[in-house]
Amino acid sequence: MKTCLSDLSVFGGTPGFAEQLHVGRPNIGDRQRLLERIEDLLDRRWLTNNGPFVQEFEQRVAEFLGVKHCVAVCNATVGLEIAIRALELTGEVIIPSFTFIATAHALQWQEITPVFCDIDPITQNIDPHRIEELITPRTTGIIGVHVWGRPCDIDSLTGIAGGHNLKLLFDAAHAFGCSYDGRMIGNFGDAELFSFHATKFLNTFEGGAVVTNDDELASRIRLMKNFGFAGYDNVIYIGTNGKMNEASAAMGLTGLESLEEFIASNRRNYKQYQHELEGIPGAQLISYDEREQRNYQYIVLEVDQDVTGVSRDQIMEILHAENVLARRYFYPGCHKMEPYRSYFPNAGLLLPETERLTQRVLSLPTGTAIEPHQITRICHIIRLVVEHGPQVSLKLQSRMGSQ
Ligand code: T4K
Repeated sequence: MKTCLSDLSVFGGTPGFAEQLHVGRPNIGDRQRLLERIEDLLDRRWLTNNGPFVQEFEQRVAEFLGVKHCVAVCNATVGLEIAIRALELTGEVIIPSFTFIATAHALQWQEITPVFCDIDPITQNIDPHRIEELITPRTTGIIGVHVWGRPCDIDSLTGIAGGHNLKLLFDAAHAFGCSYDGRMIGNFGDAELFSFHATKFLNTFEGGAVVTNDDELASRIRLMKNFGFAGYDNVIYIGTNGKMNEASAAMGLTGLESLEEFIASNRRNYKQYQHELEGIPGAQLISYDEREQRNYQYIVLEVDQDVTGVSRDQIMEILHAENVLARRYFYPGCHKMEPYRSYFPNAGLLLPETERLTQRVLSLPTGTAIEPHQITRICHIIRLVVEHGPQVSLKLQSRMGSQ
């Protein structure tokens, strides 16, 4: 354990970890089961195009969520693009800027303008009170994002969308296995989108799913993800190639069998971080509502520099030097990335909470690849740094000055 500042790697000590610790190490599940499934699909010589594993995966996901339709796709970004088209969104769509860039790009890619809305600083999700002022005659929809798997204020968003005749889509990339008012995420809005990217707690290598209770929308999305084919030689919609392949579905089916274990391990990690970071002034973990189902996929620390005396970026620099690759999701906010920062150079004026939060949050390593003793050491480093916050900050600045 490091006991004084000179033990920190950034000030000349040896790194706390010999190997890099990542935030998003994939959960693998039962390797033997996965390999058996891969053997099966090779024996069958059916690798993609709505194969048996994809069909089974869609059915299992729909059952798990209690939703009528699940359409598996090659990744959540393409799934989002397809859902946006299938819902016939045009003009402007209101989204939070505090999200992964894919939410904005999926719109802009189709020449729909993402209109950035500020977040509620407590929930870190789109603030329903800020939406109506952004609605114009060109607005056709709202995309809420359940950031960190903590659902948006779905009731308010549903009310606003209904009142203005807008479509409502949820980017639920983080929220597989989470619930809202006792109902699984996947059942709300016109449709919801999950990501099963390698870094998500359930992964299909790359992959995602569009889920909906709307029969007509589901069949349109199903056609659109397969070039619009409604049978051999018969294309009835514009479409793309959004299909999930069989190896991905094999991984997804295998992961689903270990889902409880993944959630338990994420929850254990979260509880340990919570316990070991407790009482550090100015450094607070986000909270998860224990009355609802949560996947505890993200361990997010919020740093208030006014209290700690050391900034989030300085803490990140120190952790990186220790080989802890903490990430500042979603810095600097979509509105400060291209092409949006060129299109809307003053967007930040309407996004004070987003701008504040993007300076404060830090995602820490978790998942089945992280050991309890590693969490203990990560927390110990954070505590050491924050307890000497102003001194650390000065030392880092003087080191910068002398370089
Ligand atoms: N909407 C939201 C709200 C999202 O958060 C995302 C994706 C999407 C939509 C779009 O979903 P997809 O189209 O991807 O299905 C990562 C993921 O690539 C991205 O899927 C995710 N959100 C985002 C929050 O995180 P990066 O740029 O941080 O990825 P990268 O390569 O830096 O990996 C993160 C960490 O995980 C690194 O420390 C390395 C480690 N890692 C990564 C991979 C791929 C591994 O250990 N093994 C691996 O195989 O975006």
